[in-house]
Amino acid sequence: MSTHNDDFPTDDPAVVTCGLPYANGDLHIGHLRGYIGADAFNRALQTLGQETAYVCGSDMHGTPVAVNAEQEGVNPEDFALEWHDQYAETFPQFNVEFDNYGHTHDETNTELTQEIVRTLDEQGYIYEKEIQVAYDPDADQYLPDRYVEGTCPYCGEKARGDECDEGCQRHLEPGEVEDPTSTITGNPAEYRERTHKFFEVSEFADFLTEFLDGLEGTSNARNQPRQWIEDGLQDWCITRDMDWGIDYPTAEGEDESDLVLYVWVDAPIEYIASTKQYSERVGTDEYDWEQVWKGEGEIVHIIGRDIIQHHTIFWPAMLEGADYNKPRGIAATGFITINGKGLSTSRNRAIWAKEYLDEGFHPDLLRYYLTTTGGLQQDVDFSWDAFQEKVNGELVGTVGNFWYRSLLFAYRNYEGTPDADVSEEVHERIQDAIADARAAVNDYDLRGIGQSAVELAQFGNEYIQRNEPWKLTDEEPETAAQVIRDCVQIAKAVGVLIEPIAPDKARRLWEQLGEDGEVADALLEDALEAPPRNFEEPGELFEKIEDDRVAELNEKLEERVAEAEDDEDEETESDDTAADEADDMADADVDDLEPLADDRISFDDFQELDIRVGRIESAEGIEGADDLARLEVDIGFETRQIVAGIKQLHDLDELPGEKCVLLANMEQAELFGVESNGMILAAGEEADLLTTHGDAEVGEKIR
Ligand code: B3M
Ligand code: ZN
Repeated sequence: MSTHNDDFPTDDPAVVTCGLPYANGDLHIGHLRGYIGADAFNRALQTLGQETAYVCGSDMHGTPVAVNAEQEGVNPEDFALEWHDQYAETFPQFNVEFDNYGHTHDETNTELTQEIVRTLDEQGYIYEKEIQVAYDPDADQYLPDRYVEGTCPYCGEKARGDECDEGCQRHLEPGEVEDPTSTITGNPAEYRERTHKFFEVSEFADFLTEFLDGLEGTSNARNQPRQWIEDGLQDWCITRDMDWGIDYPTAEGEDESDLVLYVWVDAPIEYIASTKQYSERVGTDEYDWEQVWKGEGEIVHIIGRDIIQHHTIFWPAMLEGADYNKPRGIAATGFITINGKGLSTSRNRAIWAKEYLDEGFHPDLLRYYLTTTGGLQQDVDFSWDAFQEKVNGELVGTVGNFWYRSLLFAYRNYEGTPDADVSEEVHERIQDAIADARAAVNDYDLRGIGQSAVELAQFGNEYIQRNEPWKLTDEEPETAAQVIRDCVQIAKAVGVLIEPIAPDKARRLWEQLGEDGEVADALLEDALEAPPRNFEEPGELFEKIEDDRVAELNEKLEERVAEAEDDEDEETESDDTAADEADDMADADVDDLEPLADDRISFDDFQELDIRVGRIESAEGIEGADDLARLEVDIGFETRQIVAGIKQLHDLDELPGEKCVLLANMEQAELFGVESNGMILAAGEEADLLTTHGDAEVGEKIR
């Protein structure tokens, strides 16, 4: 990682933020991944002794809110405030504890946004330009952002007015989307000339290049913007023809502007406004927002990977132009899939926040699943089966089992922590776990934080098993006492280590141990402090999820997805035009396909092909070769280096974690001086990578 920062903890206060949820609909597992992830990261920083605040707020403005409010026939402010209240209530139920949760329409954010835009204007970074703006004559309305749909000029996918949400994830400027149609009436949009304000992002190219070189976090948050800068930065239109939003600030005496600011101007400023509100509430002696944002501070943003451009290009340019501090780290999470398919709210293929809680599951189970299934940058698949397996195996079987058996044994035989010293072996093992956790935080590796705890519990189970204290209590009471003393210490250490991920379970363990104070305030080193001498009889902290429960949940999910699909079919059937059907047909135009082979091969011949399931571990371009990428692929037995001609066709940052299918006994070759040991299978011009869709394990043979 290219960074010149000191490791966490530093002497300066930190702020951790996560992307603001649009106040426009129910929260689901896709949202929760980010808020839980950032909450866990913030808690983990605290375990290192880092001074930090975790802030966020609802994103109230823009067309995502206006369009939905209009559909409900409510004014956008009332609509957004209602969702805002609901979010503020829901987050704590997942143990997501913000130090401040504001919203972008409040006074603090409105004032700060106008002040920052004024500064950018005074500094000469804002200019006016006449542009063509989409307009719907029937609705008699301009069509900013989500009021218009069309085709992305960069990748050809269907896109919204301001973002290529289904394709390359780029931000689109007004007028860029091709074949625009109005989402209000479905009419083709007309264009009208309007004067808008532009922020000179292009002036910041050199600054941004340097900024990205020092940026910590996930690699996609550095690499994608580097590419965009290389392609050439455009200036950014920061105003919209709408009523709902923050007014473009005008100078004293000037007429009020009829433009509002683009939602992506005031939304990230809420990060600062929310920090300010926190600071004002607790007092600047305790936490000083100006030190963080203008003096020496550590700013960390956790975001979804669809909003990298806003956070690594527009936002740091605004901060630089208005003389604020820039983020130290940006970590971009992958998406959530459900049973291997894309999460879709319209198809009801989602796990809703409320649904999860109503089913009676403890929030820490989902927190654990979402933070430790795959790395931060990878897409995470959720299925009730995988959830059950992970909970039963790692939380019930490993952590819960170890906690309960060691504390129960200690309670029954010693009424608490036996009077003995922790052995050197166990002391060292805990020290190693602390070091792992510390390194994981500095690598923005949430999974590593969880693993440090679970692996220590695993060690604990082995340690008990190996020493069999139940055989020693009579014959060798001193040894027995020492073994159990070790176990109680390990149990406590697991609690400290797992607190960022499973704060409520850790809190309850803390209580069982009879500890004073809060485990949330404990530092990693406290894992080595002796637990209280006496404690009460412990209870089990995790409960197994039964098979019939999972079957029932699967059925519910399937049913409602099918229901939503039926509804959708009904709605769209009548809308299907000849052109749509022609499009569908084009997908399978037989004329374009290669003719089928006439010669048949025997089953034995097929058996000679050793085709396996692999998982891509890393992917990078090969210097000097336009099309080639060097992949490291885990094939179960070993990791293979494979060269594949996919550099132009795939976003290499997105590949790590993906399953693939490869010919493992392909003869070795050397391409551009790089050895290739296998062949990745792909179909068609776009090198669509083959994969499996069930639970085939890495290394499994395809037959
Ligand atoms: N409200 C939600 C999103 O695009 C958007 C984030 C704002 S973060 C400053 O994911
Ligand atoms: Zn695109």
